[in-house]
Amino acid sequence: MNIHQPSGRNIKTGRSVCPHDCPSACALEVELLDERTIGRVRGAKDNSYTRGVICEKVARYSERVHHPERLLHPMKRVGPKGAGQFERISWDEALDLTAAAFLKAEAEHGAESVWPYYYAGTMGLLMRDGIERLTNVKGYSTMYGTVCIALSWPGFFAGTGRIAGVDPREMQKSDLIIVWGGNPVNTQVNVMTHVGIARKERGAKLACVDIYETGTMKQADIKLLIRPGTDGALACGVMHVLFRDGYADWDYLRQYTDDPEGMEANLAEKTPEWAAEICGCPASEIVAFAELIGQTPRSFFRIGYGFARGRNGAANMHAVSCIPAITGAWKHEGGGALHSNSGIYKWNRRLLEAQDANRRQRVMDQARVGEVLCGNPQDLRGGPKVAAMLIQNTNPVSIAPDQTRVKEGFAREDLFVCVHEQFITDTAKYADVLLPATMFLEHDDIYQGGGHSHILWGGKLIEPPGEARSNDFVIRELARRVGARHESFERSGNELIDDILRRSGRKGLDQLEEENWFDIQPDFATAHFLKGFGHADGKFHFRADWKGAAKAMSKMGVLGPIENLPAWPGHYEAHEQADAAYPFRLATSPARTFLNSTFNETPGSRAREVRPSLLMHPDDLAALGASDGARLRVGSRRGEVVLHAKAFDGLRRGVVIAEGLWPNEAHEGGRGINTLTGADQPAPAGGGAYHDNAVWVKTAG
Ligand SMILES: Nc1nc2c(c(=O)[nH]1)N[C@H]1C(S)=C(S)[C@@H](COP(=O)(O)OP(=O)(O)OC[C@H]3O[C@@H](n4cnc5c(=O)[nH]c(N)nc54)[C@H](O)[C@@H]3O)O[C@H]1N2
Ligand SMILES: Nc1nc2c(c(=O)[nH]1)N[C@H]1C(S)=C(S)[C@@H](COP(=O)(O)OP(=O)(O)OC[C@H]3O[C@@H](n4cnc5c(=O)[nH]c(N)nc54)[C@H](O)[C@@H]3O)O[C@H]1N2
Ligand code: SF4
Ligand SMILES: [Mo]
Repeated sequence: MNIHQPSGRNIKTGRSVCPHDCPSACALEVELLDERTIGRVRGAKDNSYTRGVICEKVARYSERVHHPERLLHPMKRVGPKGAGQFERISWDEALDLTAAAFLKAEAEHGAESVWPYYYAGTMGLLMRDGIERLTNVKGYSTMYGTVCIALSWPGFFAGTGRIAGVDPREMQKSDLIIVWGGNPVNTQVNVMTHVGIARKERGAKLACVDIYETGTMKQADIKLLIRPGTDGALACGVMHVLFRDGYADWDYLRQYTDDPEGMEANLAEKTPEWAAEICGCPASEIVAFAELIGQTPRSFFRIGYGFARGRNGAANMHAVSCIPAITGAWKHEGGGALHSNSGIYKWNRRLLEAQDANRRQRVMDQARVGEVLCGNPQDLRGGPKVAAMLIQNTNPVSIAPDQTRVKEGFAREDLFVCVHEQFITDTAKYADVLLPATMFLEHDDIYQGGGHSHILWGGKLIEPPGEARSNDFVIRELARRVGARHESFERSGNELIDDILRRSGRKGLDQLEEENWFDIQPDFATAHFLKGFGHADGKFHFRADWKGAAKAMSKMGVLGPIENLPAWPGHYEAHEQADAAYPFRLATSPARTFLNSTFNETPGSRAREVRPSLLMHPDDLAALGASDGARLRVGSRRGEVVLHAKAFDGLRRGVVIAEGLWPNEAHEGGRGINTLTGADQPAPAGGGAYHDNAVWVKTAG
């Protein structure tokens, strides 16, 4: 345990890491009131990325750890599926029931009828990914995690050939920071810390591209409010000006890019006027934005996930990532781009995931969980129906697209579901067996920062409440009961952590515990791609090889209508178009004090977010004959939900925003926001098109 007692105060503090699915992975200091109780949580001042700043929801984490509704005991279902009626049982009974169901499924339908399903509710390498040991050793079906990254990563990879970029701390040395399609004020507050330093010390400017006036855009000097799904057009309009007005760095282009002449020709007709027509912001603003980029060598593109959550998201991501390659911003300190640094870690997961035991089992698309469970043959990929599941760190009945189908699937009487959770979530309500899980302060794990460059240690600081047990415990106990044997089950959790560190060429766990974190930031030339980009030819690719990107990024290879994806950046019209029947465009953006479906149970967050709402332009509201606070019905091709109107003039007419994932029951009829979103697989590799919805809006009286 890593605990110290700061001088002059009587409260012990422990060091930890925020485990949630956020690129910041903040280094934390946690007040320890006694062996079971925490006080305040703060950001570590001595971590050069966190710099003492964390978001409000984690600062009041005591609300979540000590929440009266935490799951404390194993339970089994006694009511209908989805009703959430359970009775308490012992751990042994719960594990025996689960193991028996898995063995039965295997005997009747083969091992691939068992589908362990997990995601990033915790980002700890052991607790999140350790489930793969059971999957691989038993030959169960595996999952391709598409909901978050499957659109943006292939888009970024298509250009750079690597999911990595410039050290985010270099933003402090930038003169222009462009936050494109992300909202760090809500989603990773530390970006704003580094932006703040650049503004204070260098007078740097902040630009923001979004579809509504977010907290981030409110702080920006340059605001580009565009129509949803039109980032490719805006990027092309900008790049047209860069070539036309002499801002293209031809020496850089010739050395570092695949086909600059081809790119210039591709952009010839994509004038600012053409772009303005599509994205809705005036050509003069596009020209001014391009000139600023052209005149500012130290331009840092902080590229978010949000704008890629559409059916044309991968193409738009690629288009945006092309901009710094035209000006050569990559050459300069404080210049270039960062989308995610996940590609720098290069873990060797052989033991932690028992990868040597993998026998190329069936892989199924996480986002298609509804179709998989409903038995869609294409999604089952020629294999058996799914008869049993173990779910850890994810809440698909809330977060997965096309919720109606997801619920239909989980309601199947012949499906056995074991959910390991901290709360009775929307998914937990469908469990046959429900197991209580520890929180990060109650177990050991290591974490990596997707938006920076640290590997961090989060050791156990307090005792778990009730009978809560860790994911690692559950995997081992199930493995034993279903006869899974592998050397990884002979090693303790911390031995597996030590193994993955050393096997990946890092110092071991003892050293990590002592240092709290390792900063593995690649050197300047590597991070800025000055030794070449990640593709075999070392070049940045203006002409995207979508098949290659899908192959590199996707466990299922190409998904979706890849033949339609244009190789050159442009405006790829694959997103849902508003029309007479569905006249509005809806994005379901993250709420500041929820994190996906997490924190929607804490009183502080619920009070701030108030209720499931729809941000709508006052003129659009007036046209409906409605006003602020009105009950609205909102419908897409997938289904219908009820939301309360919030008049908001920081968006274009015709665009509506629903922030946050409320528990389904907070909505009328229990129909959560993902009732509206679609699970069709966008090209080139699938993914959650959460912000790409054509909808109608009507008053509900
Ligand atoms: N409408 C809409 N839907 C979205 C999005 C959107 O923008 N709009 N965003 C999408 C994105 S980007 C993502 S990544 C997904 C996220 O979807 P999820 O990964 O499902 O969401 P989380 O809320 O982060 O985590 C899920 C659960 O993990 C549990 N958990 C946390 N730690 C542990 C642990 O140690 N053990 C166990 N057993 N459980 C644990 C939490 O209690 C929580 O209920 O949602 C997607 N869904
Ligand atoms: N508070 C909080 N923090 C979070 C999360 C959360 O739910 N709440 N989720 C976490 C997770 S899992 C992830 S992946 C990250 C995601 O964090 P971000 O990278 O910030 O991505 P999103 O939040 O999905 O969307 C960011 C912005 O993109 C905008 N957007 C939507 N469509 C378009 C478009 O077509 N063009 C443009 N330019 N913008 C568009 C949205 O309105 C939103 O403001 O955040 C993490 N952090
Ligand atoms: S949710 Fe993100 S910003 Fe908040 S403490 Fe965790 S890592 Fe930091
Ligand atoms: Mo995500």
